[in-house]
Amino acid sequence: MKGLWFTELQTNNLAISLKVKETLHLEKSEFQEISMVDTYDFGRMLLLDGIIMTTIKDEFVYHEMISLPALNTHPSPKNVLVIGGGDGGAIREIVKHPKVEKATLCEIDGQVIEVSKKYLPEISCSLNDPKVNILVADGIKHIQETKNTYDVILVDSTDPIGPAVGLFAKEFYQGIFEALKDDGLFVAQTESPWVNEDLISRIYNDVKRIFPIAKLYLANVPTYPTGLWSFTMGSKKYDPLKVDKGQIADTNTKYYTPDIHFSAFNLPPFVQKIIG
Ligand code: SPD
Repeated sequence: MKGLWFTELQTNNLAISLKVKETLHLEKSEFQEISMVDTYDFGRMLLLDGIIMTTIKDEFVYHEMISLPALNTHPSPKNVLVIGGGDGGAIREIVKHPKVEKATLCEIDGQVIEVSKKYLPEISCSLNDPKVNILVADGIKHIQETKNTYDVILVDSTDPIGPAVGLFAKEFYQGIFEALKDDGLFVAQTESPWVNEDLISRIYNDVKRIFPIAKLYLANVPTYPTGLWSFTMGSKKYDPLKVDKGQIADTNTKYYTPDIHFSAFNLPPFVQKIIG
């Protein structure tokens, strides 16, 4: 294979490779290695510690699907928090929603925000929106210090390795429960049902013990391991499957639609089996 290739080892035995046109940025921040490369098939791509975070071509799937099922399940998502997500993709979807008044981004690594602003304007374009409040801070600490504040919380984390492990812990979900208002709900990205079965099962059951309503849903993100990606929702009051389809806001999406709001929760039997 001629040319320069980037390979992410997704498990010990599985990898994805993309042919690279150009390396645009490489730095070691206080927390991690941040790289930006331009690829032939997926455009610019942000990597943290060599793991694909987002690409220009498929980012919309992940960012719409981590945000919009939650925002359209809550009848009044005025005050929204994103933990992680320094590229700004989830924030872009949140500020488009007509009922959102304030969106707080709590990202531990300010350099991820800066690099995304410079190289990913299509994704980071709403980080300067007047509704957005940026905290460069530890999301775990912010959750521990916050009570009864947010309508919706999104956990747009990296994979559960190194410093992100705490973002997948039961105590963190308990903290999220307390940081939410009485009718709040949250969504976390929870990896692939093909290669992270134990993690998905554990998280789903933790969330189910804490929240009256727990749901798993799926979307296709081709540059993430196996391409099939899961999200877990925990809700104190509102059930995503009881939403009035006609009330779902049209925010000019490329993946999420009112039909997909419901069908994404329709799990194939092999995934249903993972969560019991
Ligand atoms: N395997 C990578 C999973 C990364 C999920 N979060 C990406 C952040 C994009 N906003």
